[in-house]
Amino acid sequence: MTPDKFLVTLIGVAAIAFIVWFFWLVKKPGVKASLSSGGYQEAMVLVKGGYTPDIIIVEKGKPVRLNFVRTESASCSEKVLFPDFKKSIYLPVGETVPLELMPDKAGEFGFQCEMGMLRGKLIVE
Ligand SMILES: [Cu+2]
Repeated sequence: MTPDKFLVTLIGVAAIAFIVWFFWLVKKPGVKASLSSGGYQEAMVLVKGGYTPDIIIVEKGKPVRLNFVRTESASCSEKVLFPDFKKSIYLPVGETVPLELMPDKAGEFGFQCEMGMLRGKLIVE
């Protein structure tokens, strides 16, 4: 390999590495809740073998409403818990169940099914 070819290969590899870094690593994971007309930060969460999205980003100090929709009958996911907010709700199959909470401090707060097998995270910024 001549120095020229080596340089071209090196630039090619660097470009690929940059693209991978840019699109996969820099992109912030999670979904930002959107502000509804009622002043709530709202997000829809699909419950099926897990939570989709499993990372929800909200702003501190504005009420949050998460609308859970459970489309599976596995008993594992019939209840969702937010231990840090001392909240839990049952999720009947096929119904949209809102859970409201007030994020008054920044941080990362987990939510989970009753047994802790399904997990998600609420990030308060
Ligand atoms: Cu479970």
